[in-house]
Amino acid sequence: MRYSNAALDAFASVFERDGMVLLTQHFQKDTLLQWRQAFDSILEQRLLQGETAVRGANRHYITLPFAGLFADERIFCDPDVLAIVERVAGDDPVMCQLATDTPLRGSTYQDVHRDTPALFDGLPETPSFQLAVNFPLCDVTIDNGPFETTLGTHKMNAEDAMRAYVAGELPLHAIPMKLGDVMIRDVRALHRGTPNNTDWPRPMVVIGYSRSWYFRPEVNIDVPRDVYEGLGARARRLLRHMPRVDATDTVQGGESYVKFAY
Ligand SMILES: O=C(O)CCC(=O)C(=O)O
Repeated sequence: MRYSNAALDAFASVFERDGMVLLTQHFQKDTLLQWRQAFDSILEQRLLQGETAVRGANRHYITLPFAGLFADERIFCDPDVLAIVERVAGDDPVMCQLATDTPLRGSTYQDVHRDTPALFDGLPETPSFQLAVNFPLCDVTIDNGPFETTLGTHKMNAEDAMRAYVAGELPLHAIPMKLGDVMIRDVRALHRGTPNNTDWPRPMVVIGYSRSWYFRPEVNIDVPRDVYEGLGARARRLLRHMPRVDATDTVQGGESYVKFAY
């Protein structure tokens, strides 16, 4: 662990207030550069085959294969990240998503949105139940499409939050990130993707963690049996509800989130 209990408590408090928290320089850059190299060929192949989920002009959502270097427990079982996830979304969470969002040149501003509706209609102030852990595979600058988010809207009624945003009462904050930085966020916060004005793709990995009892049918991770067998106890526990599959190349079209966006 890199952080003390007191520091993790402090991160959790920031998360509760803002709906997000940033851990700077947390993941190893050389690991992420290897991910980047592997991702670049996946991106090229998927673009050629037209097998991405389009999330706006020149903006692609791509599921990563849970195999090889992407099935890395140092990343998805990171003890500091999980300690914060557990503080805000309860013990024994599940991991349900491993994917990427990549704006390319020609991408545009997304409409401001949330990634999931409230758990109960009319009771938006519930504790967190669905988190995204995001980390980029490059530096994210003002030029290449920084994630923009409002702060503190994750527990607001969706209509109230949107009204306040439209009235100019809720500023959007661009979140520049360095390779190695990690953002943990509640997907209910109002946010949007912004244009990438460079020639270099800006891949942002998203790992989804849910409260122990929460099931999201729109996402899943196909876990090859041989990969599963090689994982430690914590990793297996996180993936307990994910389908086990025989082949490692079953990703294409396997996840309904590719056809789905809130
Ligand atoms: O990639 C980003 O910066 C944001 C993407 C996003 O919010 C979405 O596609 O739902």
